[in-house]
Amino acid sequence: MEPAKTEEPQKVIFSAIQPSGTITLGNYLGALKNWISLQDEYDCIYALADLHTITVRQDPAAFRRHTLEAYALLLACGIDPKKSLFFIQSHVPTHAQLAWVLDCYTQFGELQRMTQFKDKSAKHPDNINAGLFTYPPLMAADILLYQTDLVPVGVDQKQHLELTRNIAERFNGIYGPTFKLPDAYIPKNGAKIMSLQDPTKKMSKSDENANASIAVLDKPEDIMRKFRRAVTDSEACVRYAEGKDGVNNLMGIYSCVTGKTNAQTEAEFAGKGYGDFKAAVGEAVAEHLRPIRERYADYIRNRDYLEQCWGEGARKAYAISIRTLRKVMKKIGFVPPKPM
Ligand code: AQP
Repeated sequence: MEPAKTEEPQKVIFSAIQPSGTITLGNYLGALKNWISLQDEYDCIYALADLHTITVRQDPAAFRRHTLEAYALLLACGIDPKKSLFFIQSHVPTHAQLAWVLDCYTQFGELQRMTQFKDKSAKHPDNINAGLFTYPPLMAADILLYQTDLVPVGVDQKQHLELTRNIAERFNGIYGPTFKLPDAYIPKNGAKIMSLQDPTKKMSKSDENANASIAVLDKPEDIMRKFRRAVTDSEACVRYAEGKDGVNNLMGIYSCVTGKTNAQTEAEFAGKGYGDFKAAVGEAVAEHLRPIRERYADYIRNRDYLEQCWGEGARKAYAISIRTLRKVMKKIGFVPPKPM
C-alpha cells in the first residue's frame, strides 16, 4: 500500500505598505510586483499599514484618499482576495492590542538604536512622537500575530525584522513557545528604484518634489515629462558604470519593465543620446503601467466591492490573529474576558 501523502502547509508570508502617499513605481517594482508572484506559492497576508502612517502627521482628507486609492490600486496590480488575505490594519484591533503588550517586552535602548527612528526624527524634528519611537513593536505585532514564516524586506527594514525576532525570542523564553520566529525573504527580483531628481536617494511616496517620483497612476504624458527631466550626467553615453547613478537607475527601471539586460540596453542605445533613451524608458514604463491604470479605474468606481473585500479581509485577519493574542494574554496572566 502506498503511504498516505501528507501535504505540507504553505509557508505564511506577511507584508504591508503604508498609505502615506500615492504609490510609486519604486513601491511597485521593489515590492508589489513580488507580492503578486508570491501568491501562488505561499499563504500570503497583505495589509495597508495605516496605523504606522500616522507616525508622520497626515491631512485627514488626503490620508483617507490615499488609503482608498492604495486598496483599489493593489487589487488592480493583482492582489487577489481569493488567494491572499488583504486588509486595512486599523480595521483589525488585535494589531494595536498586541503592539501595547510587545511595547512592554521591548527595551528603550533597543528602540533608540533603530536607524529609521533616527532618520525620521531628523526629517520631522517638529513631531518626534512616541509612535515614531514605538513603530517597531507595532511592526512586530503585525508579523507575529499571524505566526509568519517569511517577511519580504528591503535593506531598510532588516533591522526592524531582527528586533521582531529578538522580541519574539524574549517572550518565548519567558512563557514558552508562543510566536514563530520569522525569517527575512529576499525576493529573487529585488529592485531598488531611486529618485529621478536625486538618484542617490530612494524614490519615495512622501517626496515633496513631484518630479522625483513616478506614481503608478500617473498619466502617460506626466510619466514622459518626468523621465525627460530625470537627472543624468554630462557623459551622454548610455552605459552602466560606477558614479553614473542617474543613468544606472534609468537602466534598472528599463530592465524591470522590458526584461532587457544592461548589455542589451547599452547596445540598443549605442551612439544615441540621453534624449532617446529617456523617451524609451518613459514609453516602456507608461505602457507597463497602462493595464494597471485601466483596472484601477474600474475598482475605484466600485466602492461596494472594495468595502466587501476589506470587510472580508478584516474578518478573516481578526479570526486568525485573535488566537495568537488570546494565547499571549493568557500566558502573561490576564483574566480572560467574557465574550462581548
Ligand atoms: N524606491 C524604492 N525601491 C524599491 N522598493 C521600495 N519600497 C519603497 N520605496 C522603494 C518598498 O515598498 C514597500 C512599502 O514601503 P512602505 O510603504 O512601508 O514605506 P517606505 O519603504 O518608507 O516607502 P516610501 O514610498 O519611501 O514611503 P514614505 O515616503 O512614506 O517613507 C517596502 O517593501 C519598501 O521596501
